[in-house]
Amino acid sequence: MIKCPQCFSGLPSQQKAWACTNDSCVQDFRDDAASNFAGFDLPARPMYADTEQQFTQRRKEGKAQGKWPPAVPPCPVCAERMVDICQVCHFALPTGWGDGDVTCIVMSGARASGKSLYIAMGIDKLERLLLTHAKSQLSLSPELAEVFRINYQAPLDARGVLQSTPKAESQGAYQRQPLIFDLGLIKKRKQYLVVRDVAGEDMEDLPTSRLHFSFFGRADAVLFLFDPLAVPDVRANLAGIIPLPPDVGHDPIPVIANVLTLVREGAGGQSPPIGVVVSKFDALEEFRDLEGKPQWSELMSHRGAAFARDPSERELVYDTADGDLLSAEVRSLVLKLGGAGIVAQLENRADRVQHQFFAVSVLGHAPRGNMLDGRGIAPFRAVDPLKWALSQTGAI
Ligand SMILES: Nc1nc2c(ncn2[C@@H]2O[C@H](COP(=O)(O)OP(=O)(O)OP(=O)(O)O)[C@@H](O)[C@H]2O)c(=O)[nH]1
Ligand SMILES: [Mg+2]
Ligand SMILES: [Zn+2]
Ligand SMILES: [Zn+2]
Repeated sequence: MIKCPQCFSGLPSQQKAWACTNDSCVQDFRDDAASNFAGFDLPARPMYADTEQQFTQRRKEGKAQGKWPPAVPPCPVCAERMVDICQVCHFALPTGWGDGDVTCIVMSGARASGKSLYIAMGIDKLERLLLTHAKSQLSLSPELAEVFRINYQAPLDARGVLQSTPKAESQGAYQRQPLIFDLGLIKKRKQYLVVRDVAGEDMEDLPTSRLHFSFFGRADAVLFLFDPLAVPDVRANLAGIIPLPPDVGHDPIPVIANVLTLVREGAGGQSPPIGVVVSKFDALEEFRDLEGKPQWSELMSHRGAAFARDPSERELVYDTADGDLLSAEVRSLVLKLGGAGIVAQLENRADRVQHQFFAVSVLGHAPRGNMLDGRGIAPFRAVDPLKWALSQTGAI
C-alpha cells in the first residue's frame, strides 16, 4: 500500500489533495493538521481536496471531464501548479509518489544506542545487496542525499563519531524530514524505503501532545536499538567479567516503555512488529577470550551459534529460518546477561506485540576516544534488521 512518508497514513487512491508550495502564497495563519503532525508550527497554504465520488458526480453533471484522478489543479492565488499532498498531515509528496510500493520504518532507541550510525551502515549494506542481487541502484532525491551525506555518511566515512541527533523541536532537527530511499525495481516492482530516525532524547519523556510521533503505530516495522551494556542490571552482572567501556548509551528500559506506548497509540488495529536490536555487539566479543570462566566464554564461542556467523550479505531475501534461530539465541543471551527487564517489557503484557531479536555491530570494534579503532570498520549482521523490515511488506 502507498503510505505518506511523514505520518505513515495510507493514501487511498480514491482521495486526492493538493497544496501550493509557492512561498508567496503562504497565509498568515497556522495549518493545524500540518503543524501537529510535523511537531512545529507551519503556516497554511492554498489547498484543494477531491474524491473520486465527487469527481464522478461532477462529471455526470457535465462539470468535469476525463478520468479520475484529475490533472493537478492550478493554485487559485498564484495560478502555478499545486503539488500532491497527504490528506492527513499535508506533507508534500515526492514527485511520482504512488508509482511503487513503500516500506515505512522507524529507528528508535535511547540516546547513543547507535541508531544514526546504524542507518548509515545498514543502508550502505543494503545498497550493495541491491546492486549485486537485483541489479538495482538505491538513490535519494538530491536534497535528501545531501542531508544523508552530511548527517549520516560523512561521520561514518571520516571514521569519527557522530553527533547526537537533535531533539525534534530544536532548530536544525534534520531527522524531521523522512529519509526516502528509492530502491529501484525489485522482483519487477518499484520499491521505496522510508526511514524515520528519532532522537533518543525525544524518547526519554514523551510530550503530552505527540501527534508528530503517531507514525510509530502506522509503521510497517519499528526497530528498537539498545546498547546491552547500558542496561544497569547487565552492567552490574558483568562488572569484573569483561572490561566495561566507560561511555555507553543511556538506559533503554524507560525508553522501550515509551516506544511501546507510541506503537499502541498510533495503531488503528494491529500494532507493527518490533525488531529489538542488540547494538554494539562487538562489546560482547570480549567473552570469547575469557580464561577460567567457561560459563561466560562459551556464551559467545559456541560453534554454529547464529550470532557467531554472518550470512546476511549473501543474498537479498530475508532468511526466516536463520532469523528465527538468531532471535531465539539473542533472546536467551539478553536474559543471561541480565536483561530480563527488556524481555519482560515485550512479553509480559496483555497486548503482546510481535517482536524479533537481532544483534548488530556497525563498527566491529569499540571506538577509542573520538575516533574509531585503527583496525577499521568490520560490521556484523548490519543489514539483517532492514531485510527483515522489507520482508514484512513483501518488498524482498
Ligand atoms: N563499539 C561500538 N560502538 C558503537 C557502535 N555503533 C555506535 N557506537 C557508538 O555509539 C555512539 C552513538 O551512536 P549514534 O549512532 O550517534 O547513536 P544514536 O542512537 O543515533 O544517538 P542519539 O542521536 O543521541 O539518539 C557512537 O558515537 C559510537 O561511539 C558499534 O557498532 N560498536
Ligand atoms: Mg542519532
Ligand atoms: Zn500559489
Ligand atoms: Zn501524512
